[in-house]
Amino acid sequence: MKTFYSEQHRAHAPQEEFEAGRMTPAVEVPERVEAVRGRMVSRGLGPILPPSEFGPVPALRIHDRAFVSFLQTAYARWTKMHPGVDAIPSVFSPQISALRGSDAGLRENVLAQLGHYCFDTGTPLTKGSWSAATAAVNIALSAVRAIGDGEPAAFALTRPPGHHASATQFGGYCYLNNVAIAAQYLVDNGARCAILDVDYHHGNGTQDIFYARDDVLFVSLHADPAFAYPVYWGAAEETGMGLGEGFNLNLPLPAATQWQSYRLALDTAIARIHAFFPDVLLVSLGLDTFALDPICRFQLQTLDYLRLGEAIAQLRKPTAFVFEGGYDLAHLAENTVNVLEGYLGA
Ligand code: SP5
Ligand code: ZN
Repeated sequence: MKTFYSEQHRAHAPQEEFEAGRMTPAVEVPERVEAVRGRMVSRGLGPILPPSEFGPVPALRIHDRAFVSFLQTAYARWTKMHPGVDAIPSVFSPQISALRGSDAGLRENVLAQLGHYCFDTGTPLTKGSWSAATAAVNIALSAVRAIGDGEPAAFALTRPPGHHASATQFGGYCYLNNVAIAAQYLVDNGARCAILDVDYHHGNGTQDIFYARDDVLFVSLHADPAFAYPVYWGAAEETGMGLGEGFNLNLPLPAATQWQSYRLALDTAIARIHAFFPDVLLVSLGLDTFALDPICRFQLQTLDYLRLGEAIAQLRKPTAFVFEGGYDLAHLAENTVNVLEGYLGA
Protein backbone atom coordinates (compact mmCIF):
# COMPACT_ATOMS: atom_id res chain seq x y z
CA MET A 1 0.00 0.00 0.00
CA LYS A 2 1.32 3.43 -0.92
CA THR A 3 1.54 5.91 1.94
CA PHE A 4 1.76 9.62 1.24
CA TYR A 5 3.63 11.77 3.74
CA SER A 6 5.39 15.14 3.92
CA GLU A 7 7.63 16.48 6.66
CA GLN A 8 5.91 19.84 6.13
CA HIS A 9 3.45 18.86 8.89
CA ARG A 10 6.19 19.68 11.42
CA ALA A 11 5.70 23.39 10.70
CA HIS A 12 2.44 23.08 12.65
CA ALA A 13 3.46 22.43 16.26
CA PRO A 14 1.06 24.11 18.66
CA GLN A 15 2.28 24.08 22.27
CA GLU A 16 -1.01 24.66 24.06
CA GLU A 17 -4.73 24.92 23.48
CA PHE A 18 -7.40 26.62 25.58
CA GLU A 19 -9.89 24.23 27.14
CA ALA A 20 -12.21 24.36 30.17
CA GLY A 21 -10.92 27.72 31.29
CA ARG A 22 -7.18 27.17 31.05
CA MET A 23 -4.29 26.56 28.71
CA THR A 24 -3.45 22.86 28.46
CA PRO A 25 -0.67 21.06 26.59
CA ALA A 26 -1.48 20.44 22.93
CA VAL A 27 -2.25 16.81 22.01
CA GLU A 28 -2.33 17.19 18.21
CA VAL A 29 1.46 17.23 17.89
CA PRO A 30 4.05 16.32 15.22
CA GLU A 31 5.16 13.19 17.11
CA ARG A 32 1.83 11.57 16.16
CA VAL A 33 2.57 11.31 12.48
CA GLU A 34 6.26 10.62 13.02
CA ALA A 35 5.37 7.63 15.21
CA VAL A 36 3.02 6.23 12.57
CA ARG A 37 5.56 6.79 9.80
CA GLY A 38 8.20 4.96 11.84
CA ARG A 39 5.98 1.94 12.27
CA MET A 40 4.94 1.90 8.61
CA VAL A 41 8.65 1.60 7.81
CA SER A 42 9.44 -1.05 10.42
CA ARG A 43 6.42 -3.16 9.38
CA GLY A 44 7.42 -2.86 5.71
CA LEU A 45 3.96 -1.69 4.68
CA GLY A 46 5.05 -0.32 1.32
CA PRO A 47 6.62 2.86 -0.02
CA ILE A 48 6.29 6.21 1.72
CA LEU A 49 6.00 8.82 -1.00
CA PRO A 50 5.98 12.62 -1.09
CA PRO A 51 2.72 14.21 -2.24
CA SER A 52 2.25 15.85 -5.63
CA GLU A 53 1.40 19.56 -5.74
CA PHE A 54 -2.22 20.16 -6.73
CA GLY A 55 -2.35 23.95 -6.30
CA PRO A 56 -5.18 25.89 -4.67
CA VAL A 57 -8.10 24.84 -6.86
CA PRO A 58 -9.15 21.53 -5.23
CA ALA A 59 -9.43 23.14 -1.76
CA LEU A 60 -11.51 25.96 -3.24
CA ARG A 61 -14.00 23.40 -4.58
CA ILE A 62 -14.88 22.81 -0.90
CA HIS A 63 -13.87 25.91 1.06
CA ASP A 64 -15.03 29.51 0.83
CA ARG A 65 -12.39 31.72 -0.83
CA ALA A 66 -12.44 34.37 1.92
CA PHE A 67 -12.00 31.63 4.56
CA VAL A 68 -9.02 30.17 2.72
CA SER A 69 -7.35 33.55 2.28
CA PHE A 70 -7.97 34.28 5.97
CA LEU A 71 -6.18 31.03 6.93
CA GLN A 72 -3.31 31.93 4.63
CA THR A 73 -2.77 35.46 5.95
CA ALA A 74 -4.17 35.57 9.49
CA TYR A 75 -1.09 34.57 11.48
CA ALA A 76 1.07 37.30 9.93
CA ARG A 77 -1.60 39.89 10.77
CA TRP A 78 -2.21 38.49 14.27
CA THR A 79 1.47 38.37 15.21
CA LYS A 80 1.90 42.13 14.69
CA MET A 81 -0.50 42.64 17.60
CA HIS A 82 0.43 39.56 19.64
CA PRO A 83 4.03 38.62 18.86
CA GLY A 84 5.09 35.13 19.87
CA VAL A 85 1.65 33.73 20.71
CA ASP A 86 -0.59 31.52 18.62
CA ALA A 87 -3.94 32.88 17.44
CA ILE A 88 -6.93 31.62 19.45
CA PRO A 89 -10.25 33.45 19.34
CA SER A 90 -11.55 35.10 22.49
CA VAL A 91 -14.71 36.50 20.95
CA PHE A 92 -17.07 34.71 18.56
CA SER A 93 -19.15 36.13 15.75
CA PRO A 94 -22.73 36.93 16.68
CA GLN A 95 -25.60 35.10 15.08
CA ILE A 96 -26.66 36.84 11.89
CA SER A 97 -29.85 38.10 13.57
CA ALA A 98 -27.70 40.09 15.99
CA LEU A 99 -25.67 41.81 13.26
CA ARG A 100 -27.12 45.23 12.56
CA GLY A 101 -26.03 45.53 8.97
CA SER A 102 -22.36 46.29 9.57
CA ASP A 103 -19.58 43.88 8.78
CA ALA A 104 -16.91 46.55 9.34
CA GLY A 105 -15.26 44.52 12.09
CA LEU A 106 -15.09 41.50 9.88
CA ARG A 107 -13.42 43.38 7.06
CA GLU A 108 -10.77 45.15 9.15
CA ASN A 109 -10.06 43.28 12.31
CA VAL A 110 -8.16 40.00 12.51
CA LEU A 111 -9.65 39.27 15.95
CA ALA A 112 -13.18 39.67 14.59
CA GLN A 113 -12.33 37.45 11.63
CA LEU A 114 -10.78 34.82 13.90
CA GLY A 115 -14.01 34.56 15.88
CA HIS A 116 -15.93 34.32 12.61
CA TYR A 117 -13.83 31.67 10.87
CA CYS A 118 -13.06 29.54 13.95
CA PHE A 119 -15.61 27.76 16.15
CA ASP A 120 -13.59 26.73 19.21
CA THR A 121 -10.62 27.70 21.40
CA GLY A 122 -8.75 24.43 20.99
CA THR A 123 -7.33 25.01 17.51
CA PRO A 124 -4.47 27.50 17.63
CA LEU A 125 -3.46 29.07 14.36
CA THR A 126 0.34 28.99 14.40
CA LYS A 127 3.02 30.37 12.12
CA GLY A 128 3.22 27.07 10.24
CA SER A 129 -0.44 26.00 10.27
CA TRP A 130 -1.20 27.10 6.73
CA SER A 131 1.89 25.43 5.32
CA ALA A 132 1.13 22.15 7.11
CA ALA A 133 -2.57 22.24 6.23
CA THR A 134 -1.87 22.71 2.53
CA ALA A 135 0.62 19.83 2.58
CA ALA A 136 -2.05 17.63 4.20
CA VAL A 137 -4.46 18.49 1.38
CA ASN A 138 -1.85 17.52 -1.21
CA ILE A 139 -1.30 14.24 0.65
CA ALA A 140 -5.01 13.36 0.63
CA LEU A 141 -5.26 14.30 -3.05
CA SER A 142 -2.20 12.22 -3.90
CA ALA A 143 -3.79 9.21 -2.20
CA VAL A 144 -7.02 9.47 -4.18
CA ARG A 145 -5.12 10.11 -7.39
CA ALA A 146 -3.23 6.88 -6.73
CA ILE A 147 -6.60 5.13 -6.37
CA GLY A 148 -7.72 6.69 -9.65
CA ASP A 149 -4.54 5.38 -11.24
CA GLY A 150 -5.50 1.85 -10.19
CA GLU A 151 -4.08 1.31 -6.70
CA PRO A 152 -6.50 -0.78 -4.65
CA ALA A 153 -5.71 1.18 -1.48
CA ALA A 154 -3.67 4.13 -0.27
CA PHE A 155 -2.90 5.83 3.04
CA ALA A 156 -2.81 9.61 3.43
CA LEU A 157 -0.71 10.23 6.56
CA THR A 158 -2.11 13.69 7.15
CA ARG A 159 -1.80 16.22 9.91
CA PRO A 160 -3.28 18.54 10.84
CA PRO A 161 -6.48 16.48 10.60
CA GLY A 162 -9.46 17.75 8.60
CA HIS A 163 -12.89 16.33 9.41
CA HIS A 164 -14.05 19.12 11.74
CA ALA A 165 -13.35 21.89 9.19
CA SER A 166 -16.38 23.11 7.23
CA ALA A 167 -16.54 25.26 4.09
CA THR A 168 -16.19 28.39 6.21
CA GLN A 169 -14.85 27.45 9.65
CA PHE A 170 -11.88 25.74 11.28
CA GLY A 171 -11.83 23.99 14.66
CA GLY A 172 -11.25 20.64 16.35
CA TYR A 173 -7.52 20.74 15.42
CA CYS A 174 -8.65 20.92 11.74
CA TYR A 175 -8.06 23.76 9.24
CA LEU A 176 -8.79 22.39 5.75
CA ASN A 177 -11.01 19.32 5.30
CA ASN A 178 -8.57 16.86 3.71
CA VAL A 179 -11.07 14.04 3.21
CA ALA A 180 -13.80 16.29 1.79
CA ILE A 181 -11.39 17.88 -0.68
CA ALA A 182 -10.25 14.42 -1.76
CA ALA A 183 -13.86 13.24 -2.14
CA GLN A 184 -14.71 16.26 -4.29
CA TYR A 185 -11.65 15.59 -6.43
CA LEU A 186 -12.95 12.07 -7.03
CA VAL A 187 -16.44 13.34 -7.85
CA ASP A 188 -14.94 15.84 -10.28
CA ASN A 189 -13.21 12.92 -11.94
CA GLY A 190 -16.41 10.95 -12.30
CA ALA A 191 -16.23 8.65 -9.27
CA ARG A 192 -19.06 8.04 -6.85
CA CYS A 193 -17.75 8.04 -3.31
CA ALA A 194 -18.67 7.25 0.24
CA ILE A 195 -16.93 8.53 3.36
CA LEU A 196 -16.76 6.34 6.46
CA ASP A 197 -15.65 8.37 9.49
CA VAL A 198 -14.41 6.23 12.39
CA ASP A 199 -12.79 9.00 14.42
CA TYR A 200 -14.14 9.15 18.00
CA HIS A 201 -15.49 12.64 17.29
CA HIS A 202 -18.28 13.35 14.86
CA GLY A 203 -16.97 14.69 11.54
CA ASN A 204 -19.13 17.79 11.61
CA GLY A 205 -17.20 19.58 8.87
CA THR A 206 -17.50 16.72 6.42
CA GLN A 207 -21.17 16.26 7.28
CA ASP A 208 -21.87 19.95 6.73
CA ILE A 209 -20.05 20.07 3.40
CA PHE A 210 -22.06 17.21 1.89
CA TYR A 211 -25.29 17.61 3.87
CA ALA A 212 -27.51 18.65 0.96
CA ARG A 213 -25.91 16.31 -1.60
CA ASP A 214 -26.79 12.81 -2.75
CA ASP A 215 -23.55 12.20 -4.68
CA VAL A 216 -21.33 11.72 -1.61
CA LEU A 217 -22.52 9.48 1.22
CA PHE A 218 -21.31 10.39 4.72
CA VAL A 219 -21.46 7.73 7.44
CA SER A 220 -20.01 8.36 10.89
CA LEU A 221 -19.51 6.31 14.06
CA HIS A 222 -18.69 8.54 17.00
CA ALA A 223 -19.23 9.42 20.63
CA ASP A 224 -22.71 10.81 21.23
CA PRO A 225 -22.58 14.62 21.03
CA ALA A 226 -24.75 14.67 24.14
CA PHE A 227 -21.49 14.23 26.06
CA ALA A 228 -18.69 14.58 23.54
CA TYR A 229 -17.05 17.16 21.31
CA PRO A 230 -18.15 18.71 18.89
CA VAL A 231 -21.44 18.82 20.88
CA TYR A 232 -23.58 20.69 18.32
CA TRP A 233 -23.46 17.99 15.63
CA GLY A 234 -23.62 14.23 15.30
CA ALA A 235 -27.12 13.24 16.43
CA ALA A 236 -28.86 10.35 14.70
CA GLU A 237 -31.63 12.74 13.61
CA GLU A 238 -29.19 14.51 11.25
CA THR A 239 -29.96 12.58 8.08
CA GLY A 240 -29.30 15.14 5.36
CA MET A 241 -31.49 17.75 3.72
CA GLY A 242 -33.05 18.37 0.32
CA LEU A 243 -31.40 16.14 -2.27
CA GLY A 244 -29.11 14.91 0.49
CA GLU A 245 -31.90 13.51 2.68
CA GLY A 246 -30.94 9.93 3.50
CA PHE A 247 -27.30 10.40 2.47
CA ASN A 248 -25.99 11.28 5.94
CA LEU A 249 -25.91 8.53 8.55
CA ASN A 250 -24.83 9.27 12.12
CA LEU A 251 -24.33 6.41 14.54
CA PRO A 252 -23.71 8.02 17.94
CA LEU A 253 -22.45 5.66 20.64
CA PRO A 254 -22.33 5.85 24.43
CA ALA A 255 -19.29 6.44 26.63
CA ALA A 256 -17.23 3.32 27.34
CA THR A 257 -18.25 1.69 24.06
CA GLN A 258 -16.28 -1.53 23.48
CA TRP A 259 -15.60 -3.49 20.32
CA GLN A 260 -18.62 -5.77 20.64
CA SER A 261 -21.15 -2.93 20.38
CA TYR A 262 -18.91 -0.84 18.12
CA ARG A 263 -18.92 -3.77 15.69
CA LEU A 264 -22.73 -3.79 15.53
CA ALA A 265 -22.80 -0.11 14.57
CA LEU A 266 -20.00 -0.74 12.08
CA ASP A 267 -22.12 -3.44 10.42
CA THR A 268 -24.94 -0.88 10.03
CA ALA A 269 -22.49 1.60 8.53
CA ILE A 270 -21.07 -0.97 6.14
CA ALA A 271 -24.53 -2.08 5.00
CA ARG A 272 -25.49 1.52 4.20
CA ILE A 273 -22.27 2.08 2.26
CA HIS A 274 -22.78 -1.19 0.38
CA ALA A 275 -26.29 -0.11 -0.67
CA PHE A 276 -24.88 3.18 -2.02
CA PHE A 277 -22.64 1.31 -4.52
CA PRO A 278 -19.66 3.68 -4.28
CA ASP A 279 -16.78 3.45 -6.74
CA VAL A 280 -14.36 4.56 -4.02
CA LEU A 281 -14.40 4.45 -0.22
CA LEU A 282 -12.71 7.17 1.81
CA VAL A 283 -12.06 6.40 5.46
CA SER A 284 -11.57 9.24 7.94
CA LEU A 285 -9.24 7.19 10.10
CA GLY A 286 -9.20 8.47 13.67
CA LEU A 287 -7.67 6.25 16.35
CA ASP A 288 -9.01 8.20 19.32
CA THR A 289 -11.54 5.42 19.98
CA PHE A 290 -8.66 3.67 21.79
CA ALA A 291 -9.18 2.84 25.48
CA LEU A 292 -6.13 4.82 26.60
CA ASP A 293 -6.77 7.93 24.51
CA PRO A 294 -6.12 10.92 26.80
CA ILE A 295 -9.11 13.03 25.63
CA CYS A 296 -11.70 10.39 24.72
CA ARG A 297 -13.91 7.79 26.40
CA PHE A 298 -14.27 4.67 24.23
CA GLN A 299 -12.73 1.30 25.05
CA LEU A 300 -11.35 -0.15 21.82
CA GLN A 301 -8.21 -2.28 22.23
CA THR A 302 -5.16 -2.60 20.02
CA LEU A 303 -6.25 -5.91 18.46
CA ASP A 304 -9.71 -4.51 17.72
CA TYR A 305 -8.10 -2.30 15.06
CA LEU A 306 -7.16 -5.41 13.06
CA ARG A 307 -10.87 -6.33 13.05
CA LEU A 308 -11.77 -2.79 12.00
CA GLY A 309 -9.49 -3.04 9.00
CA GLU A 310 -10.91 -6.44 8.08
CA ALA A 311 -14.47 -5.12 8.31
CA ILE A 312 -13.66 -2.22 6.00
CA ALA A 313 -12.10 -4.65 3.54
CA GLN A 314 -15.43 -6.54 3.33
CA LEU A 315 -16.74 -3.70 1.19
CA ARG A 316 -14.25 -4.67 -1.54
CA LYS A 317 -13.87 -1.12 -2.77
CA PRO A 318 -10.79 0.86 -3.69
CA THR A 319 -10.08 2.59 -0.40
CA ALA A 320 -8.18 5.70 0.63
CA PHE A 321 -7.47 5.97 4.35
CA VAL A 322 -7.10 9.57 5.50
CA PHE A 323 -5.55 10.04 8.94
CA GLU A 324 -7.54 12.09 11.48
CA GLY A 325 -7.35 12.02 15.32
CA GLY A 326 -5.77 9.71 17.91
CA TYR A 327 -3.69 11.06 20.78
CA ASP A 328 -2.19 8.24 22.81
CA LEU A 329 1.37 8.48 21.50
CA ALA A 330 2.38 5.18 23.12
CA HIS A 331 -0.07 3.09 21.04
CA LEU A 332 -1.15 5.31 18.14
CA ALA A 333 1.26 3.87 15.61
CA GLU A 334 0.48 0.23 16.41
CA ASN A 335 -3.27 0.86 16.34
CA THR A 336 -3.08 2.73 13.03
CA VAL A 337 -0.93 0.12 11.34
CA ASN A 338 -3.23 -2.62 12.69
CA VAL A 339 -6.17 -1.12 10.76
CA LEU A 340 -4.10 -1.12 7.57
CA GLU A 341 -2.71 -4.63 8.16
CA GLY A 342 -6.19 -5.91 8.99
CA TYR A 343 -7.44 -4.40 5.75
CA LEU A 344 -4.59 -5.78 3.65
CA GLY A 345 -4.76 -9.22 5.24
CA ALA A 346 -8.48 -9.69 4.71
C1 SP5 B 1 -9.50 15.46 14.84
C2 SP5 B 1 -9.91 15.37 16.28
O1 SP5 B 1 -9.87 14.30 16.86
N1 SP5 B 1 -10.25 16.50 16.88
C3 SP5 B 1 -10.67 16.49 18.23
C4 SP5 B 1 -10.82 17.87 18.81
C5 SP5 B 1 -11.22 17.80 20.25
N2 SP5 B 1 -10.99 19.05 20.90
C6 SP5 B 1 -11.68 19.28 22.14
C7 SP5 B 1 -11.43 18.19 23.11
C8 SP5 B 1 -12.09 18.42 24.42
C9 SP5 B 1 -11.91 17.17 25.22
N3 SP5 B 1 -12.17 17.36 26.56
C10 SP5 B 1 -11.99 16.15 27.31
C11 SP5 B 1 -11.26 16.39 28.55
C12 SP5 B 1 -10.74 15.12 29.11
N4 SP5 B 1 -9.89 15.35 30.22
ZN1 ZN C 1 -11.21 12.84 17.02
